[in-house]
Amino acid sequence: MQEAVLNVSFHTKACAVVGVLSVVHILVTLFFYLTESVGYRYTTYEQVSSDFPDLVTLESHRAAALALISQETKGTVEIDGDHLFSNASDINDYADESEVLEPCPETSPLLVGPMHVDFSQPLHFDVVREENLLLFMGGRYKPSNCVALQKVAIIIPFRNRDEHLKYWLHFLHPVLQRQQLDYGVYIIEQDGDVTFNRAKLLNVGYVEALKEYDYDCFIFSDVDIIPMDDRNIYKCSSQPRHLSVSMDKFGFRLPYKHYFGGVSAMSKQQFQRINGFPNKYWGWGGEDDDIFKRLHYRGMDISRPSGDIGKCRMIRHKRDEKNEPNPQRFKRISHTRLTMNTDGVNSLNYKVIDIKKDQLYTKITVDIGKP
Ligand code: UDH
Ligand code: MN
Repeated sequence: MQEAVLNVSFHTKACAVVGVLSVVHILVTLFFYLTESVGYRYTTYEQVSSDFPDLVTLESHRAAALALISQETKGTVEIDGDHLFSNASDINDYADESEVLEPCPETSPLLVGPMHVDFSQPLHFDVVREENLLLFMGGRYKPSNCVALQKVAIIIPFRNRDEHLKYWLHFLHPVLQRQQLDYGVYIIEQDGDVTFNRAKLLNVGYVEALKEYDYDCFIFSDVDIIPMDDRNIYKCSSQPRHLSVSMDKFGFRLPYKHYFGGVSAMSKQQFQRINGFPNKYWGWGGEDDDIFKRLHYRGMDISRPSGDIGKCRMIRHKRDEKNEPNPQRFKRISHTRLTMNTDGVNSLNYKVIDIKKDQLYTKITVDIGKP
């Protein structure tokens, strides 16, 4: 009888000890689990990649692209009759390395200054694609070794200007990369053959680009204007910026003090403050002066590079059909102060007909109605 009692009390004690040990074990495991997942585990890119050797990174995309270049591989896929290089991939498929990279320097060390620009060599789109194997699908790029200071959407109003677009892409992609920008190129193509409307297409570009990525700066550029110096940075500043300040066709001077045509840069905030651009300028002329007046009425100044750095060339061309000078432009400009409140990005309507992702650009074809 006595022995039985002793046995029971030994069992009870043993069970209690095992129970306590289990609880301690669970607590210790929980502690390590929580501190591991809550704390910042990585401070350098090397640490991340050593733990996750299979992580798909911008670096590995670039290595693959460079390997392709050295092998001179021409892997192409055909989409709607266009040859696209199959190695251009979607930028969103890549791991975001921004947490482990330093911001890019204020002035890029890659700039070369004055550049030789001429349009005498014939050019083919496929050649420009081969020059630009480091691009992501849709004409997207970001530096691989630092975080770009701005996310820039380049908006180009377009119809039937492939001849000029080839040169623009050939000259500008390398420049924008040397400027260390996180950028995307958007070609906004007016569908149909009614009168051209540059400013409305630019509004469409602003809205459509923002649907894709959190851009904070917008460059509005004619398709036929090429900068002659890469220190003319395609970036926004505290004031709206006019970039094409000394064009060959105007004898490398501003044609008039308030000229704001050609190439300009505006942050999202600056663009919103003026309600975007007017939608009602059909045909050539006036819309750039309307935009200048909008900025002026909202108390903004225009910033510009020096005449030297701001030199650029416009590819010579004839006036396009369906873009005749707009006879209404003078009357419209005289009413900007009133019309800017109701005619702009707040009244914009259009229909997207097609979105085409090329390695070199994203082309958005739109029906913007008629005059
Ligand atoms: N654009 C097109 N397609 C068109 C019309 C205009 O893509 O049919 C775009 C293109 O981006 C162009 C921009 O709108 O660069 C501005 O149009 P533009 O180049 O015709 O304007 P610009 O002031 O031309 O250069 C003035 C008429 C040229 C007359 C020249 C006579 N020597
Ligand atoms: Mn032109």
